Amino acid sequence: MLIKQVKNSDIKESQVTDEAVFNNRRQILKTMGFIGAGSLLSSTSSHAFNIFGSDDESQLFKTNALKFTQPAQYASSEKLTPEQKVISHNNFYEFGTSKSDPVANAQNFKVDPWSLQIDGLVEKPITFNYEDLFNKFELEERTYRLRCVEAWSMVVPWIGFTLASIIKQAKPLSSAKYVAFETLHDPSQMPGQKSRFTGGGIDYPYVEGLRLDEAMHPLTLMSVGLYGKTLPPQNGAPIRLVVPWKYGFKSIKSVVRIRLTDKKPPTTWNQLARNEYGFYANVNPEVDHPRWSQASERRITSGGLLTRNRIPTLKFNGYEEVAPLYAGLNLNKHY
Ligand SMILES: Nc1nc2c(c(=O)[nH]1)N[C@H]1C(S)=C(S)[C@@H](COP(=O)(O)O)O[C@H]1N2
Ligand SMILES: [Mo]
Repeated sequence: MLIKQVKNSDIKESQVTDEAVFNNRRQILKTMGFIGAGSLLSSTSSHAFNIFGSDDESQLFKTNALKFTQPAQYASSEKLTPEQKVISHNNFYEFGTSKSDPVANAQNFKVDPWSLQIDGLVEKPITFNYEDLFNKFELEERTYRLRCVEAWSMVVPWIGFTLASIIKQAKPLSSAKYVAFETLHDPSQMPGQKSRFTGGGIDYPYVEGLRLDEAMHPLTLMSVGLYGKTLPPQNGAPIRLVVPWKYGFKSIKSVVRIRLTDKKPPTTWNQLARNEYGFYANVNPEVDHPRWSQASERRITSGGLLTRNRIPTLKFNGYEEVAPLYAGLNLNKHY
């Protein structure tokens, strides 16, 4: 099991490292030449690294520092993927299909006002506004591995709260068996939604789904931040799902609706290619993608993006505590 109890002394050490990263981020970015030598303002602009040649930080989406707890259970002894990479190597087809498109096209994305609706087979439908996302639940930091189906992976310090805490507030009816998620549909802001060509052939809005017991699992997170701050748009601001034992495409971004249902909901990548992407999409080194092996992955760390850093892929991405959810299920068939 890879999420291990971290000894107190270990935590202190990793916190020192984390703090150094948080506090010196702008300094580090400057050193790397990504931002100009302006004053270190207190308000942060998280995409200050500037891969487009402009020093003008006012062009960049503003993120805010968050208050959160750091449960030792969800700390990690693994090396974090540097923030600069987490926020610049993204899959978010609504903003374009290349890894660098989201950071380039999403900086003016409007996240406030926002509306997240929880409805369907519940006793108490709820609508959260932007402030609610940060005030209704206690925020905690959880460092999870993120394993993309394309066989690269990262280690990300997310901030958020469990999906279970939302679902419990809405009081699911006993007929609810699945949870369906939907991303914002707004072609005026999301260029990928304007045509099949720019959006990678996806029929928008992007939709995802989980079985209710998967949704209620304590590892399943609704994330509103990373690296100490609110999410930048390219990572799914203002709120996205994070299911660490499943391939990254399940972790749907910029969610506007969570609907409880009695039927297995359609999911975007399964609709696009059902023989390549299943509903479950549990990380599994024993079940290859029809076009490539899933036995290993390229871990994105502090080296250049092309650095060879192959590591074996772990079943359920190392989160073996979820195995009982799939007892008796043939994981080769239900990929
Ligand atoms: N709405 C939406 N959600 C999405 C995607 C997308 O294209 N649109 N891409 C998915 C994929 S394939 C991955 S690997 C993760 C990437 O999350 P990150 O960019 O924060 O690392 O987001 C997932 N969520
Ligand atoms: Mo992915």
